Amino acid sequence: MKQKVVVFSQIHPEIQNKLEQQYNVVYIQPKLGDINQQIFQHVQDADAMIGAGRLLNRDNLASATKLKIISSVSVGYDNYDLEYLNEKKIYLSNTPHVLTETTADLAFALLMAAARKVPVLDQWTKQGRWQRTVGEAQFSMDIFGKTLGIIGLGHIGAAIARRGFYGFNMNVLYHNRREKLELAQSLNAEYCSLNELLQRSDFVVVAVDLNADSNALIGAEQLAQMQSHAVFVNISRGSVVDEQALIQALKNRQIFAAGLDVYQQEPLQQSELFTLDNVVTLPHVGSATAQTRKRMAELAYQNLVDVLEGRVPRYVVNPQFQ
Ligand code: 8YV
Repeated sequence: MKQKVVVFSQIHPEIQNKLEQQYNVVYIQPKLGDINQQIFQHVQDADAMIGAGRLLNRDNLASATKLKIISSVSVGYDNYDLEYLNEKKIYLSNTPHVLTETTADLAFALLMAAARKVPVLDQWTKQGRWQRTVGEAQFSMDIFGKTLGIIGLGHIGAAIARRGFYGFNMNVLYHNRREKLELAQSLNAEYCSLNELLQRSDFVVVAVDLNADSNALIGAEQLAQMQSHAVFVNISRGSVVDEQALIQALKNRQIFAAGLDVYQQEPLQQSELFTLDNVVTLPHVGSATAQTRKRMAELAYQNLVDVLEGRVPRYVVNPQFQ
């Protein structure tokens, strides 16, 4: 009898086909009603789950009797109850590295778009308002040679730092739970406290994992440390930043602009952020290129197959209980 796999979000069609050839596949579909009820129902006799972007915890997984792995098509795994998975000896795997450069590209796209007012000036031009040589109202911020502060020097943070240092001759500062001397040396990056980074940086980019230390890391007090010409970029998780405090800082022109790819509530369909001309808002597209999402799905598929065939997957988040 074929093993059962629950697919809980959209995944690449080629991977869907491969799963359907090997396993009994069930899809969680929003159009069929309550997602948690569907998960609770289908996970009861499932051997594996694959997908991303859904909260999986001791409530909606409680009916699982033989679940062996949750293969996440993501690098972040803050939406999974790791303590419960460990209790139940359920593997959690993820897809790091394949999305690093794509996500770093997006971070820099947000940094540049916010600094140079790209969305606002694009609309201004398209509305036919360019009637003479631009003036101060259209001026924006230089990037080349400025100071880039990276909060979270993980793989993605380091890739962003490389873009700043090698591509834009930027002076790189970083704050991290621990210093990364060798990596920092290769980037000529200087470790400093969070407050010092916020005070000295022309561009602040948040690239941390969401965990107990980084939750609500950036609030009104931290934003008040930033310079009025500074740009704030968040490509980590929305919960790292107090969104209301950021809105106030933007409304009060405490900072020049912000570029956001993540939010406290996602999808974000209504927000005061949408009324502001000094914030660029993207819909969590850090890794969202066709090539990268396919590579992530391939990696997640392999992690799942490994466990269902009795092997330890390459990218296990919780190997300790095995
Ligand atoms: C995922 C991400 O696509 O990998 C991550 O952690 O944030 C994105 O690449 C997203 O998590 C899917 O919801």
